[in-house]
Amino acid sequence: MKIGLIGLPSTGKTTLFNLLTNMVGSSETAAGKTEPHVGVAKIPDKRIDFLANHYKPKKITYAAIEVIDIRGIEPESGGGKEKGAVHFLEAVRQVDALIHVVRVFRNGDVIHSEGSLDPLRDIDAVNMELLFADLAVIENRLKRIEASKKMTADLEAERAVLEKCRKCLESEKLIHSMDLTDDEKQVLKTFQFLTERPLVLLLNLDEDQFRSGSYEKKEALHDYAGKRGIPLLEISVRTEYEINQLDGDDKALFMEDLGILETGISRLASLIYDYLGLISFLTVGTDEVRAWTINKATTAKAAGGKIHSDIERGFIRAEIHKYADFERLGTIHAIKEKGLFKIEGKDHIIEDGDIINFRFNV
Ligand SMILES: Nc1nc2c(ncn2[C@@H]2O[C@H](COP(=O)(O)OP(=O)(O)O)[C@@H](O)[C@H]2O)c(=O)[nH]1
Ligand SMILES: [Mg+2]
Repeated sequence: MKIGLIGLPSTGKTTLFNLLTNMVGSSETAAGKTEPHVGVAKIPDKRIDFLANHYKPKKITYAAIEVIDIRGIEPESGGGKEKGAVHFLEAVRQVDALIHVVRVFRNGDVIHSEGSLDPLRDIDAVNMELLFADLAVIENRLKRIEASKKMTADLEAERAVLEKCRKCLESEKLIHSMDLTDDEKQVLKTFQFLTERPLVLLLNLDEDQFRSGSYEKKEALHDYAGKRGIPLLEISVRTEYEINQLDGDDKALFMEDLGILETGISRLASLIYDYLGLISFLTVGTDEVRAWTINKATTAKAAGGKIHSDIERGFIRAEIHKYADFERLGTIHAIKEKGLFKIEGKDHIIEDGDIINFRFNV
């Protein structure tokens, strides 16, 4: 899975990227360059820590999200004519979800690209950029459909959906927020609309704002997100980045002092998993303890395919116990005694935290 970080200049995207991917020191490219930065964020998972402690495996593998620091948004350029904007739009098309980093932090040393602090205006500016790009695509396509000599039923259906999307965008709503049928979604697939991407707003607070839990226009921002069904997360990115550079003991101390119960990446990851309908299953052993990411409602057979196509092809059965039971009871033996060790067939639906051993034959 790939997530893209977007936002106006100097809102904290690269700091967040470095925090998520554990990069030390920023490696910003020179001004004007627009290539996105790519890295991998390891998703913290207490279950993996617990299981690794038990099995002492040679290898521990956490679930991971690919993160892309997408630069080059130019709200003024409109319609994506400039090179930077084209790069930006192309990069956005390649991700599964977007995190819009919004500056709420006050810091006189960092110049605000719009001259003043106004998170709502900034959110709108970025949304508009995405929205106009989609509108341009829609209008182009509608023109071509209207110019076509034969109006087939397929074209008619396409026209109807596009008109619907145009209305939505013209009322400044994102396509993601529309109620569409599966057929309609299918029609839209080829267009890869930017505003169809799931979007999370990340309000980047300064340390004082984070501590006190209050900042200007807080209510208005929560209102805005709530009305549009956009998830919103409050993180002090730089503070967490700085804490993350510390050693274990100091880290825990500072986190406690700031009232950070869960790190930003943990909160961000669970939010994205929820939002995109993702869960994890786990595999254990003395070789490797590992988390695997799947969609909700994945069958045992398909989950096996996530590990290796041979497992899916030669699937016999899945032996499953729940992580929560293992944490509580401590041994497989105890789990079996309580009848909590299950043998399941290919159509069994996997749940979050299932520890699975696949039996297969190829
Ligand atoms: N005070 C404060 N400054 C921040 C915070 N996050 C980022 N900055 C500063 O803002 C500037 C721009 O950050 P950067 O991550 O490069 O922003 P980008 O242009 O969006 O990639 C840097 O000087 C950061 O140190 C924050 O949470 N609080
Ligand atoms: Mg940057």
